[in-house]
Amino acid sequence: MRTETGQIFHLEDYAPADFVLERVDLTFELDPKDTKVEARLIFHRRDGVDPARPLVLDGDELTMTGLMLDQVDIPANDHDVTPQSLTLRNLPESAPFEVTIVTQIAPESNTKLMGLYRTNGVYCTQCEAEGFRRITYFPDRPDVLAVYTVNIIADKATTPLLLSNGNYLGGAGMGDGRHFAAWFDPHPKPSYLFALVAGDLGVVEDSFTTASGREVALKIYVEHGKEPRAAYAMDALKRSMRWDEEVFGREYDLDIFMIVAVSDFNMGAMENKGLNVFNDKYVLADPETATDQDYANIEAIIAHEYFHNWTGNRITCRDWFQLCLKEGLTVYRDHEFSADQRSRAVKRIAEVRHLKAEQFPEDAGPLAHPVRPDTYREINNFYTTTVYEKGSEVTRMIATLLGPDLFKRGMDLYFERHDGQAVTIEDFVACFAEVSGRDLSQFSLWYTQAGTPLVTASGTYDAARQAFTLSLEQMVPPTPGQPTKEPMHIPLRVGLLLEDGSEAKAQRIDGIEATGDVLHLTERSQTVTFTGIASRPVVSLNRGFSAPINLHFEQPPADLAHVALHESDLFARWQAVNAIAMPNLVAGTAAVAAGRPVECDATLIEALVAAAGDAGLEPAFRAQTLALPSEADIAREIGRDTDPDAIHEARRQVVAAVARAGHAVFARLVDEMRADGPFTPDAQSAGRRALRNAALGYRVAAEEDPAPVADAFAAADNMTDRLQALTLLCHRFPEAAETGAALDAFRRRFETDALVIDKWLSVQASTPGAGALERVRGLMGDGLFNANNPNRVRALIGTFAFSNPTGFNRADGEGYRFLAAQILDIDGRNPQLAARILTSLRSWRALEETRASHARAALRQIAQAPRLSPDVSDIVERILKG
Ligand code: B3K
Ligand code: ZN
Repeated sequence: MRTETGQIFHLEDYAPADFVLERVDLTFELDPKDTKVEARLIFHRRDGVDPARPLVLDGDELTMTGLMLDQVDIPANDHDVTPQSLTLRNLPESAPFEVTIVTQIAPESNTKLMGLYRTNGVYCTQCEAEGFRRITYFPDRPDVLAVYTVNIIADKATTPLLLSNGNYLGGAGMGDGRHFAAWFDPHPKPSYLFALVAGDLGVVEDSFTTASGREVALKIYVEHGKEPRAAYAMDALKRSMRWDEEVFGREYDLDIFMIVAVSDFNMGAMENKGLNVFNDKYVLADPETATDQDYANIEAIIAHEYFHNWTGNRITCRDWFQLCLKEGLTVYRDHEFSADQRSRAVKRIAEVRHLKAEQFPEDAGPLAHPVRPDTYREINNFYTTTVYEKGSEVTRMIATLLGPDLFKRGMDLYFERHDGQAVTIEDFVACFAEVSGRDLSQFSLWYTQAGTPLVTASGTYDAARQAFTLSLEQMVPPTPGQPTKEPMHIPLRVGLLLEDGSEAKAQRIDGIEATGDVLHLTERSQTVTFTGIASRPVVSLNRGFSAPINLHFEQPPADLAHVALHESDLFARWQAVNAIAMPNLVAGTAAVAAGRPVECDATLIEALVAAAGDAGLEPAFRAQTLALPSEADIAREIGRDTDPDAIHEARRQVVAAVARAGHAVFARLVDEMRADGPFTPDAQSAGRRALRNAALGYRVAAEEDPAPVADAFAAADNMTDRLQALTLLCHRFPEAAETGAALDAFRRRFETDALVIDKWLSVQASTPGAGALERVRGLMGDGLFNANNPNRVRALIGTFAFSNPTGFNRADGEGYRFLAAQILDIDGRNPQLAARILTSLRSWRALEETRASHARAALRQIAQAPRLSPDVSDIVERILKG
């Protein structure tokens, strides 16, 4: 029995399974309402396990219609069966035995999208984390690895394509209108990597020759007619395969690699062995329908799932507490891939923006948990930005601490030592400790202590001694279940810039271990002295975001401007501009609340305008610099008693001030950054579009007339520009006739393309102001909305709750009550989706009192509803308690 009973799982309770699973043979007779699954499982009892111990298999909403032991029916008194479990007694003491289990399932009515379900007429599976138990009774845990043979039988006319993991063995017609196909996966794998897809789909084919000469067939399956839109995904796949060989020395290991794009999917994609299943949003792209962000996402996710073949599949997790072992590491790998394919600095800025926007609030709120949690009720709720993004940052810090050569040796050792195993974070870290001779035990606190460390810094320069002293203090805030914390090992990259912009080279660094430009902060408080510094330096701290921390370092705007102009690390330049902007935005918010005018520091305006106009910098970087901290960033900085309306207004006024001051530069950029040829999705062209659109945004901020944006909308020849113009129209001129006309034109043009309609829904759901809720309600009644499709729900309801601070946080609480009703409705069909959207309320305690009390009431309403799923009840209870 599991979470339905409110059971809590603990890391310390881990014990290996009593029975070893040797082989799995599955036969599926597919039918939408009545699929028959026959599982033949060969087990033997693990050495030393008490012969009296029964075999207990997991199930979830299963109906069993047959059960045999070595081909003989098992008598009633030798087994117990419920929809949730199957227990077998009187099994052989040590000899292998075969259990045959027949289950009946109904893919068509599986609205949870876990296990075997139907999407657009296609059979498809999702088994991670615990979906396989919705197909058959099984030891459904990641440390049970077995070799699978899969036979699929289906109607040939409606279901011509029959796919599963591994290599294709063969298939044939069966003479009764049905046909079958057989697949064999030689690589032992856990059940969560099982996949089956069957239906009628189009295909794009290519091939890849591995470094050692293996020819791999590549296939991407999409809805008929959408094949041309899979070209970019195919290209990204081939680049990923080559990159993993070149950078990590990892080759692909089957004769075929398949990707299937489906339109109903609970997340981005899934790395099933040899048969990745993707949300079609992360496969399909062409200039007409996809933005530059879509292209970048496709490239990153294709790479991510492919990279899992080694980090996740060949080496998997011992238990689900170790999820970051595969996810954090694989995110790190896909980040590095994108950095190599695009611009490293721009990629790093985007990563840090995302980390701060998503992970920092999680770590600072009631849902905070360690990168490796030690307890859970519902594992699906731990596919979090902490496990993924902070997990990646922890891997990045290992690379920073060790340097590239030792990091590579550690990775090589990990691959060599653990290939074919299900392992733990300790196993992973031990490889790096071993190759470097470093004690990583204090560093490992990053896996076990939740909360974003706060580092406070201050510096003094002694001209007589030519010495610069940097005082550093660290504090890790309390989080649920962890009231006190130990000091962490924090790698802080630092630069000291001299007046002429060059970098000071210290003769000595005392008081801390330093390797290259990395300071190893390991104590609560440390004083670092740099000697041989000829004049007062300007400090650039946490270069490259070397540690995922909050930094408290009061630097005069002039110093930050110096960093913004001269740092060799472009990321640090961006960080400095942000550090100039933030106090302006926070002070502006206080001014709005007090009815005072918002003032904007000249240094900020100068830094932004200078970066915007600096032709020596790449356009994508300049665009990133122009994007001021978001409203959510400002709210996080303020921390408590936040008023989203005041934040919105303050930011609007700061943007308008910059827009007025930089009018000429922005006007020039809109011209200069015009495309000089047909659309291409490469990073450089995307960067020009990003800068042009950022400049256009500032132009619009200083304008009262929607006509120029309406013109930009009409003139756009690609989705990036079109969507940006539409967003500016909606957000800046929500009531203008031009905006209504543009929304109608967009809808008419793309009404048959659900993925584009998601953008149309999102733009409207994110339009600021109290009117957003009525707009969202109206759109729910639109024929193009579909409450059963996760992408549609996320685009409309998810965007409203996560990305519309003023609309969602209406002072009268209507936004929260709306969300509560939606959560309960969605939960009845798809608990995972409901739980995910509910996390939009995770920062409710930071709101000012009136809003906070409305939010609490809405959360209580959810908590008290009958028949909550374990997913939603776990989230709502933690959000209310923490
Ligand atoms: N491993 C999957 C996520 C599965 C989520 C299950 N609730 C995708 C990925 O991280 O690559
Ligand atoms: Zn992953």
